Amino acid sequence: MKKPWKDQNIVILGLSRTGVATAKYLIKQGAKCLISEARNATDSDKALIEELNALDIDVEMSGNKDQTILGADLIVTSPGIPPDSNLIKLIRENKIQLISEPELSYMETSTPIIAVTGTNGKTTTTNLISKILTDAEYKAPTCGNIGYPIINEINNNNDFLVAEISSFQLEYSPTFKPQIAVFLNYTPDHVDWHGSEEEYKRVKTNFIKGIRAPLWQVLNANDNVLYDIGINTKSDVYWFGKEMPGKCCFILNNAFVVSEKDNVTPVLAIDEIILKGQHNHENIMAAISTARLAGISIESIAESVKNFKSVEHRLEYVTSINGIAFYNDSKATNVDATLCALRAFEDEKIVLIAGGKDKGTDLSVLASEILKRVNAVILIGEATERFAKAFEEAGVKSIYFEKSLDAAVNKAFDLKAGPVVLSPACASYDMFKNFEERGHVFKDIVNSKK
Ligand code: UMA
Repeated sequence: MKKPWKDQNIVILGLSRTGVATAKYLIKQGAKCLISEARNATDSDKALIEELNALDIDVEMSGNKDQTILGADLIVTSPGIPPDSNLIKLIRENKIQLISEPELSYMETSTPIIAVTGTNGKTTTTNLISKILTDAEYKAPTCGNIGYPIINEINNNNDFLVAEISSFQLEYSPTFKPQIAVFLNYTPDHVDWHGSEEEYKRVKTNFIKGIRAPLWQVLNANDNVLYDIGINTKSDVYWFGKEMPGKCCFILNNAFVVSEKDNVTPVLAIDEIILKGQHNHENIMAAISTARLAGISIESIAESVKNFKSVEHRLEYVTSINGIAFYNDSKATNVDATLCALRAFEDEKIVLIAGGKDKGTDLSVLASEILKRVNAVILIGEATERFAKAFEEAGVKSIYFEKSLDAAVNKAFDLKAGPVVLSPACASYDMFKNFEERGHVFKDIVNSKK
């Protein structure tokens, strides 16, 4: 449904990626746009505010003022603003229409949206689906929670929009209905933000239920919550994870296979993929299922999956030098993510480079996994002392200390004790600007040794 935006007073919450992209879109549609932001302007905001003002977009900094909010015809929020904030309460009490940027994008576009959600694996799956469709010569960019608002792409003559969708975005998306919903797994997450687990579950799953259910759904058959939804839905479900009646993708004799109209067809063998780890098998099955719904041939899917190298900084294969493979998992800024990386190496023990800005979380599970799966640990950064103590107590013997990432990589070369994985289980801020910079520096160091 197209909205006549002309002269509508739209208030956009947050001078953020979402806020800026939304305002730039709506101003072109003739709306009156104001971005309202709680924080004070930084030096880097100033140029942006000038640019927005030149486009006739007003910006209010240092507070979301009540009078601004109350004067709005419609409010578009950024996903980072929680529902229990005074700001959202004020909007709801005054019954002002409040939507998310994915909801706005959905209202405004006729391009089919493939929405990828779930607790883990969203980004990898979103990228892989986009790659398969793009390799098959469709225009199908990634967008959404991946870091690039959907609204940027709605008028770009795309064939599909492959959008990663978070629960924060769904919170403010009352009618959002993608063409294909891909739901990878359900585990309680962001419970504080949503207020309770029930509320998280309601928000996260409502968009695939009842009259809102999209025409097609790709669902994990091994997930109890999604299984219950899938067997009760009127949507056409493509299951993944195990053999199910109807269409499904599962693993049989070490190969990904699809079953359609009772014909089981191999897609590719597990040992043909570059992506590491069992968690990625699920992501691959979800992507294969989605691609089948989009009409892509088995041959083309197999070729794309074979060449998919994973997302940058997520267990990303960098290169091999003298038989030693190097992986960049700089995105692993917490213990859980590093555990996933360790478990991805089922058959070989690794050399782990870890440490950075310590988050103070419990290290006992990490320590016992390291004992089982690691030949040597090289520690860097502020977390060194606490990590070393926890690992030593668990019985880990080969622990080395280095002052820089460069020295850590050199040490790993000298040790020649298995694939080298940078998976810090820590934030990067003690030594780098962010995890991306840490990953790039790691890759540069490794590549310079070739
Ligand atoms: N603010 C107010 N008033 C308030 C509270 C906050 O004005 O009362 C302001 C904040 O100061 C901030 C803005 O509102 O400037 C909120 O911005 P945002 O955090 O939503 O930032 P964006 O840059 O628009 O990023 C968002 C997503 N951020 C979050 O969900 C927290 C990005 O996901 C997403 O990539 C981007 O939109 C584009 O769609 C990030 C994320 O961490 C990567 N997502 C979570 C996750 O993956 O776990 C859900």
